[in-house]
Amino acid sequence: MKQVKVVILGPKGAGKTTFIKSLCQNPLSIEAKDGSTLVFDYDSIRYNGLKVHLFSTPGHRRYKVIRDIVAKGANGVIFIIDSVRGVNEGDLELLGEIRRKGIPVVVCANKQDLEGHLSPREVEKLVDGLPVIPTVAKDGTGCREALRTLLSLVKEGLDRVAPS
Ligand SMILES: Nc1nc2c(ncn2[C@@H]2O[C@H](COP(=O)(O)OP(=O)(O)OP(=O)(O)O)[C@@H](O)[C@H]2O)c(=O)[nH]1
Ligand SMILES: [Mg+2]
Repeated sequence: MKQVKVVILGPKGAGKTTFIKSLCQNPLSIEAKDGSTLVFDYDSIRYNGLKVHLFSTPGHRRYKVIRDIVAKGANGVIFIIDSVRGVNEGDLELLGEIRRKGIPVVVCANKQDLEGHLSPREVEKLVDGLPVIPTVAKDGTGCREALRTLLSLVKEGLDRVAPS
């Protein structure tokens, strides 16, 4: 079975841990007392003949070194943003880096349940046309769709490299 590494990136508090918990009941989580991620959340699922290893990362800038280690070798990235806060320069830089490496990425415009959120369309403009899926990670809305969209992009790449 083909193994795929999916990494969930994005700013602090955007909903990365909540996202992975909506897909996997009981991921391994290494977090601080306040619930912020220190190292990662991890679980694996099977999807369409793939074994998908899901890692979320710490969003806090202080843990950038850890984030980079966890993200190494990703086949695809889910980038979660808080749709009320939008994106900052650091987020755009990181997205640019991922794009330059040619790693497929899907952006989740999360927290669509909160008042004053940016629409998926507005988020799409901010992230320069990357695929954007509206999500409410808190109740799981859109999370499977985001993963499905990413895995179809990842699978295209895998099939190109090694047709099966
Ligand atoms: N209203 C609302 N709250 C959400 C949603 N997703 C996550 N949250 C809340 O946002 C807060 C932060 O969520 P986390 O999943 O811990 O965020 P994170 O990105 O893992 O944060 P770090 O690990 O610190 O980088 C928690 O209180 C969640 O319950 C959502 O879709 N809607
Ligand atoms: Mg977290």
